[in-house]
Amino acid sequence: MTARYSAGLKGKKRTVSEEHRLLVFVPQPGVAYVSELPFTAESNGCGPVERDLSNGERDSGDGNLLQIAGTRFYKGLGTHASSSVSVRLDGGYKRFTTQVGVDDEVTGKGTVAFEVIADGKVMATTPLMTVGDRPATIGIDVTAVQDLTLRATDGGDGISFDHADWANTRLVPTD
Ligand SMILES: [Ca+2]
Ligand SMILES: [Ca+2]
Repeated sequence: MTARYSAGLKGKKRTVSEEHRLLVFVPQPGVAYVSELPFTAESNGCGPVERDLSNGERDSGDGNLLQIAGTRFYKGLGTHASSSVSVRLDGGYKRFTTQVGVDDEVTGKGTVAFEVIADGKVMATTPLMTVGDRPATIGIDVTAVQDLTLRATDGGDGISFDHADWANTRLVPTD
């Protein structure tokens, strides 16, 4: 958003500009957000998996807006490694996309790796990610896929500060 204000001052025109970044969520037509689907299985390293929030602490709903390396997201899942979330697709979608990373809310050096599993087969993995790493983008074809699982592992060094975000996690239907 850019706002401009102009005022005449002793015959001279001065312009003051101020810019603010606004986060506006506009759902795409026909797109299904994983955070709005029922989970068929769920496990999480600390409290429940959060929908459209970061993991926060142990209570449900105590997270923040998802944020990875300064980029904020309205939709997605906030988890704590080791975590696993499954949803049933029943072959009703064409493409799955997400951005992943460690949430900025952690105060220590969390380290997480992400995996997307379709019908038991690992379709995408990330290298080890830590807080401050820019979000990594994953996109896979899910045509005919029945079950999709999103797994975050602790990267082999324990789960401390491992707040693993699945941001803007969505499914585009078969057209
Ligand atoms: Ca929580
Ligand atoms: Ca770790």
